[in-house]
Amino acid sequence: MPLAKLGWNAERAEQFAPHAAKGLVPARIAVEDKHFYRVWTAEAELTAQITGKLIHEAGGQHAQLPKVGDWVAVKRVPNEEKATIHALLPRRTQITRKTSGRDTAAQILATNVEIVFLVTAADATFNAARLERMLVMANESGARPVVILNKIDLCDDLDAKLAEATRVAGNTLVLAACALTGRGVKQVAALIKPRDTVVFIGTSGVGKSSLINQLYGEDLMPTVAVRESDAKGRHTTSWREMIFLPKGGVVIDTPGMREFHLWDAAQGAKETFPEIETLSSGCHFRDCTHTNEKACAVLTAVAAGTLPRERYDSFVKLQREIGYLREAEKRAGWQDRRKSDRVAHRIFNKPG
Ligand SMILES: Nc1nc2c(ncn2[C@@H]2O[C@H](COP(=O)(O)OP(=O)(O)OP(=O)(O)O)[C@@H](O)[C@H]2O)c(=O)[nH]1
Ligand SMILES: [Mg+2]
Ligand SMILES: [Zn+2]
Repeated sequence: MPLAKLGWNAERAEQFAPHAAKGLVPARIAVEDKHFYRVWTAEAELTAQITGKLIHEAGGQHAQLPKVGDWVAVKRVPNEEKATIHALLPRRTQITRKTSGRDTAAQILATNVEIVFLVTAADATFNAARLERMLVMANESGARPVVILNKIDLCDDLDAKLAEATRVAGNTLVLAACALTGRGVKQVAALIKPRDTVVFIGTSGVGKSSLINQLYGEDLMPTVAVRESDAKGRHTTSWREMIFLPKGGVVIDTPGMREFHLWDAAQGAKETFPEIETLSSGCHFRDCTHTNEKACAVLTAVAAGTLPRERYDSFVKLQREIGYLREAEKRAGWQDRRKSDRVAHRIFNKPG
């Protein structure tokens, strides 16, 4: 597998030069499990582990450890299908979300991707607010977001759902698809250039793996058989994984997410609500929250009907959520650091 097919280019080669000088070889993280990585080099697919030194250098910050999509510098273990990971190359893009539950440490879903496909189902589970939050996350990432409205066969008001998704998506492209029949999959495939990496994101059961199987042309990823009110025995994707498309292009499948939290999403919110960002330059106060201030251009636009009330409401809701998460982050930060320090310490000071 030539590295270029994996997305390797001149810029990365330049970043890699100091590592090459040390006799390390470039590899890309294809799978991240709790205890090991699978990486691809130009020659082989290897099981890899990070060195204690790299863990130490990360300083307990999970974001600085390798994630699926990352380029790393590895040393091969002689005569074995194994390698050690010595360094992480700078990321061009990264998709980050909050982990669910009380742990608010950043979770990186994928790195170095060109397109984020935000998959949502057009059936009764369709939720415009969730799509909006996914868009915030995608706009933060540096990659191009594209919305896929899947399962259009299970929807009898496609025009209304499409209109709703398009309203939320703003300037972002919205595609309709049916992964069962393959309808719309050609349009998805057409967006993926041979050296691109793309990732599929969305809640569990929306059809991410099914769409990837269609792109690939045969069943590759196990898919979920969704059963009402019974989640047992589902073939749900349980880890992030990279695959190659026969025509070129790398695809990352991710496990479904039940919730979307935000990671420093303020910038993303601006891009999701560009009209509010524009209006706010007309507000009297520079730090106007557009909720109860005098001479607020945003509130004036709502009152005048030039800014739809529902857009304004979702904007305010998102701002509140961002504020809440910032607080939670501050509280959790210290504890998380200590926990990771302990893990790093244990690995680094292993006896023998
Ligand atoms: N009717 C219909 N069913 C679909 C469509 N796409 C996927 N499905 C079905 O929906 C179920 C879930 O599909 P998956 O592809 O496993 O969903 P996923 O998003 O990968 O789910 P997780 O791996 O849990 O995140 C499977 O039974 C698919 O056959 C579609 O367009 N129409
Ligand atoms: Mg899946
Ligand atoms: Zn204002």
